Amino acid sequence: MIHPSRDLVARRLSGTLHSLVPVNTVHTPTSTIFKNTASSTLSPPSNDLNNNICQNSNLPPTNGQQNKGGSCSTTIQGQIPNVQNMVSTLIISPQNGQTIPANQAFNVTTMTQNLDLGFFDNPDTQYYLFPQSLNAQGQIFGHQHVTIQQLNGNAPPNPQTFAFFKGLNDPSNSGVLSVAVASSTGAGLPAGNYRICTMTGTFSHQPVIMPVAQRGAQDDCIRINVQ
Ligand SMILES: [Cu+2]
Repeated sequence: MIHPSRDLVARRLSGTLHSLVPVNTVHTPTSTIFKNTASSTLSPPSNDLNNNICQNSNLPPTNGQQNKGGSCSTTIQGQIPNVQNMVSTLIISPQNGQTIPANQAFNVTTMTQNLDLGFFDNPDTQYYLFPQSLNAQGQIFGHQHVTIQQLNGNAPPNPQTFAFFKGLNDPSNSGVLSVAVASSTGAGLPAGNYRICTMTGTFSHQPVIMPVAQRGAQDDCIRINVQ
């Protein structure tokens, strides 16, 4: 991950990091795992509420690096906001369905609600290490990302292939953040159909965790045509 202005925002985070991390709590296993009968031949997901899953896993422990071979994390989910503080994002530029000129500079601008922007830890040594944490107003400490992929008909794009990616680490009181798009071939994008998505993250980079299942999405995706 490329995260610009790391020093600026790391300074904003320093001193508050330890108070952000809530005390680990002990869970009492009480729930039942429900599984779809159609997939009954598969082994059920873990119903272990005591965080022993990694002791019974062949995966290496999550260690703060971005492990391409996978890993097993014992980081708790942490503080979860109330429904008034659920994250909501809109890509406000370009417009969904817009046609833009190939190989010409343009910005992607996002507006994110209920996220205390500008907080991130070191993505090379502290990735997924800390639980989701809330500010005094009950909003998640975090940052935004923009990812752009070329589309080919109805085939889901390969997540390992992207035309552009950027972490948006700056603070923003309005929730608005902007980034100039450039690809390996220079400014803008080569001709093609593209999907632009946000990926809202906590300060430790995991996807934000919301209090209820039935809600609006925390992220936005649009499609544009470059020609
Ligand atoms: Cu990130």
